[in-house]
Order: sequence, then C-alpha cells, then structure tokens
Amino acid sequence: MKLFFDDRQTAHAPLRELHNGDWVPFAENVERPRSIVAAFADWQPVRDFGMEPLLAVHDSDYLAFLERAHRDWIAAGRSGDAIGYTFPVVRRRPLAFGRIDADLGAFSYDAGTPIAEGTWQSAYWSAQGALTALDHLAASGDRNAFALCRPPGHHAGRDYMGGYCYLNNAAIAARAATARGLGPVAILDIDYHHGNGTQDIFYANGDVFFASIHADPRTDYPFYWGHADERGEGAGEGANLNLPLPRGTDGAAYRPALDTALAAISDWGAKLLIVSFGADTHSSDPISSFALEREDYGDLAKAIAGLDVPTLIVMEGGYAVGDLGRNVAAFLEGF
Ligand code: Q9C
Ligand code: ZN
Repeated sequence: MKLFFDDRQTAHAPLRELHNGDWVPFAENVERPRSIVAAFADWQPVRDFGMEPLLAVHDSDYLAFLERAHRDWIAAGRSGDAIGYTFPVVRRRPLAFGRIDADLGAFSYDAGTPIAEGTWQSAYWSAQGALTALDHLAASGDRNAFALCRPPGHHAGRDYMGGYCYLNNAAIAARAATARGLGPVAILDIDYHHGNGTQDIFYANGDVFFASIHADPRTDYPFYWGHADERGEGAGEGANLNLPLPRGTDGAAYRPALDTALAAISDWGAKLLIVSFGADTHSSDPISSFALEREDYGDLAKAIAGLDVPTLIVMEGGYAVGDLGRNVAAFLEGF
C-alpha cells in the first residue's frame, strides 16, 4: 500500500489547549506524525491540487479566515496561539466585525483547536495528501492507499473548526471522488470520537453515505452530534448511520457495530470507501476510553477489506504517541 505524507504538515504546533478547565499540552502534537512516519520505510510525495477541491467542501470566507487568523492574532497585540473565548449561541446573525476574537468564535465550536503560525500550511498539505492518495487509488488500480492526514479533519465542518480539525480531509476526498465519477462514495469513520464535521457536510446529501462508530456522545465529545437517531435529512435521509458504543468497549464488543456498518455500506452500493481511521480507540489512548488492542486493528482492517471496494484510508486521531506508529502499521497491514 502506498503511503502519503508531506513534512509541511509538522509546521502546525500549538503549545497548549484548554481541557477540563485547565491548560494542558496540546495532544495533537508533532510526535504523532513522527511516530507514524517512523513505522514505515517508504513514503510518497504529496501533490498540489490547489484550492478548488477545498472550496468544494468549505466556505471561502472560512478558508480565508484560517489563512489569516494567526496574522490577525499577532496584529491584535497577542502572542502564542490564536484561540477563541466567546461562541455565538446557535450562530446568531452573520455579523462580520473583522475582530479576531469574534471570528475565532464564529468559525469554531470549541476552545481546544488553537491556530498557530503554521496551522494553515499544515492543514492545506494534510488535505492535499488525501487528494494525492485518492488520485493514486484512481490512477493505479491499487485497492488501498493511506494518507497520513495531520492535522486530522473529521470534526471540521463547512465553515467551522473544532476537535483539532481545520479542513475535513475525508470530505474533501469524497467530494473530489464524486466529481470524478468514482462514486457512490461511502465514508466509514472509526475514530473514537463521532465525525460531526463529516456528518454535517453530507447530512442533506444522498450521494455520500456516512457511517460512524464512536463513543456515545451522551458521555463523550463532541456531545451535540453522533446520536443514533441522526439519520440524515432531505435527499440525505437514511444516508447517515451512527453507531454509538459505551466507554470500555473492547475489540469483541466493537466488532458487531463494524459488521452493521459494513453491511449498510455494502447494501448502499458503495464503489469507493473512505475510512476515517483514528487509533484513539486503543486501550492506551490518554484522552479516550475504549479498550481495543493492537491485534484488533488487523482484524478490523480484514473485515473492511472484505467489502472488496477500493479504499482510501485517511488518518484522524490517536494520541498514545508511544504506540501510535505500531497501531497504524497493524491496521494497514490488515489490508
Ligand atoms: N480539550 C480527534 O480525535 N477534546 N479529535 C476535547 C478539550 C477534543 C479529538 C477536550 C478531542 C478531539 C480528531
Ligand atoms: Zn478522535
């Protein structure tokens, strides 16, 4: 399987995040991609597909905000990472102040997603990695490709960041795939957290199926999305499947949910699968509460490969840096 990564994805290096009422070291750190890079010998270069595929998913004013936010922060006399502290209740009205603090609130839903000097550069190349891996999948006849997306993407919506995510890499690849006639596309999200951004982006769309297995949002982030009764709307009705699981879920308890998701994807007639893979389901993950072990990742991959559909795997979360590279390797080797 070909693996895609660009070193510019390590420019994004916020120092800290607000967590449970305190400042803690930023969990989505540069040791994560380094751990995954070190687990494999061969990496392919990332190509530049420009802004057009990003604009097919994200609003142009949101992308412009991401690009300039850190400069605005410094221009406002601040230092360090840009982070919001006020968030509009159900978005209020589309007021545009040109105040960095108002913008940080308007374009995000949490205070755990800081913008550092290198954030735009890394987010841009992370998305281009997903597009490059998709292009490889379409052009080579290979059955699988892996994009080491970092920063991750599945919490980012059309016009908001959150959960360490800025650009929705999986959604950008899915839209590029449908535009190329590679669909119908299904996205299977197996990060510990619900992929609320991806769900939102395709919620009213019938051409991309979204299935997510994740910690029950009644106990876990992102709380306001990921419940089992969210099934899509309008043309997207029935094209959204949420399978929340309780804290403590291990590999054996996870497996029936995976089989349910795979059966739904198969019934739906997917011709291309995008897997949003998070290794934060591992027992050693410091911010999550599932109990999967390394051997389980190979089994999950084999079950997914059983769909026999060309599969693009994009990296999402996973914060146990000491285990991360080996866990990702176990998953990819399962294919
Ligand atoms: N700092 C992914 O795994 N944590 N994102 C909220 C406040 C947010 C995880 C606690 C976890 C987001 C891609
Ligand atoms: Zn996660």
